[in-house]
Amino acid sequence: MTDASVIAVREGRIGRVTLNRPKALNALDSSMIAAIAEALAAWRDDPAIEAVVIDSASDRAFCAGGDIRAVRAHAMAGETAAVEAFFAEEYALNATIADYPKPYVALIDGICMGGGIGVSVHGRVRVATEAAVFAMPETAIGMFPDIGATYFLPRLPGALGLYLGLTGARVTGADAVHAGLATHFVPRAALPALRDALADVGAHAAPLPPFSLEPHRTAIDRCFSAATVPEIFARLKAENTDWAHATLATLAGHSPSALCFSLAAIRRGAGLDLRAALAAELRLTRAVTQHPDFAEGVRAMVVDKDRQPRWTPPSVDQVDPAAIAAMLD
Ligand code: QUE
Repeated sequence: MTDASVIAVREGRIGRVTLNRPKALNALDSSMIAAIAEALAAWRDDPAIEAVVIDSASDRAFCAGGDIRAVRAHAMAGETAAVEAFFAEEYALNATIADYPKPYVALIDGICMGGGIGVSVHGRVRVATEAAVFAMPETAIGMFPDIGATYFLPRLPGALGLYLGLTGARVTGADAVHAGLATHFVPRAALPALRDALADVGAHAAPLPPFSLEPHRTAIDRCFSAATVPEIFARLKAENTDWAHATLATLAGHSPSALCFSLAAIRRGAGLDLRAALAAELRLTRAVTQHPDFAEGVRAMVVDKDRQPRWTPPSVDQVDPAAIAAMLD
């Protein structure tokens, strides 16, 4: 609670957690995860606290994800216990939020990706502003959609979850409400009043703009319901629309292996409860962080930022299905 990168304070009947590591877009490191968990534990059985709010001190980001840079360094140094500890603590926090006995309200304004979705989507109320940007971009770094995403993505309408989880598509706050990731669309300008009152979120809601993916919903369901990644590519090619070409170009830049193990993980999560999905994700992180695409993807996208990852193997047709199946054992 004393960690400056997480500010946890009581404001009347509200416990407020503010993410405050703006230079890293509030990427969650293990001390931040511990600080959030500590605050939630302290407020859980405190009768003076009626609800918990999580927000950000940055106007650019709610939270860009987990501190994947540190995970990569541990993985490259062979420090597998440190890698495992990071994900175990992060996923335990996701489960704590899902089971929290008091209203847990996330105010999402700015970037909310990966681990940021993990500390918001499992809460009861997820407020998204017009400046919110949601994405599950893990396949771009050789990872898979984790933090419980293998549980919640397959529960989104149609094949939307597979679309979002494989492409890493960025969607607006309004789109996040349409998709079911967020619960309320509230203008950024109304957040201070909402924060102060926290009485009736609905009273601050604005009319919901249309869903930008609506024109593509049937194509998404047609393409992303395919059984394999090469078949998703084939169906997108057959669509032959601007949207399908753009989606193919996005997927073509992502780790072919990550697309394959992510598809398998999301499909498997459809049949698991949140706890079991998080446990399966934790097991999968062991194999994924040993795969060369993880270190290379984080290097290209987060460390060197050259955005030119060299994937192994370089194309989806060369990914060995047996090797992917072994990773999910
Ligand atoms: C895909 C991702 C992540 C990403 C970039 C991607 C991700 C993540 C970060 C990130 C951002 C800022 C930081 C940091 C990490 O970037 O999960 O340490 O300061 O956490 O293309 O999945």
